[in-house]
Amino acid sequence: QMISQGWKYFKENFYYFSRVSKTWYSAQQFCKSRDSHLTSVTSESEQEFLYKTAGGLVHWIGLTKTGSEGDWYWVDDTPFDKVQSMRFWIPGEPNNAGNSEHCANLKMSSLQSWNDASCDSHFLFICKRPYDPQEL
Ligand code: 2F8
Ligand code: CA
Repeated sequence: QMISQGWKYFKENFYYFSRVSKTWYSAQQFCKSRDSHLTSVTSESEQEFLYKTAGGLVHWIGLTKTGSEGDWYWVDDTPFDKVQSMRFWIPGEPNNAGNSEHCANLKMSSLQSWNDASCDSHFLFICKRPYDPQEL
């Protein structure tokens, strides 16, 4: 049962807030081993749930860049809406500091909370798994 294993339910999805830090890729591998992905964020209410539950600690989310264009995409295959997502970046982000920041984390306890950072950095992370009516 998901809840007893530490997953939190919010609006048709379960979320897992890790207590260990990993690189972005290793975190995504962990989520996949639990039938989930690093979390997407597609609404203000979801963003609010995530930053409040994160408790002020930086957590990887499932946002990274692809190809030579460097467009952002959600690793769970949710379409990335650039216009709707602008409000969730920290002002001044993403800044691709050192030309080496290709993964995003939830850094601030605020609706404007995302920062791009080096994918090789170690942070806590959040997995997201669709709700299955058989498990709640
Ligand atoms: O000031 C924002 C800036 O802060 C740090 O760089 C000094 C972050 N670096 C890391 O998290 C490694 C930048 O990503 C961030 O833009
Ligand atoms: Ca940055």
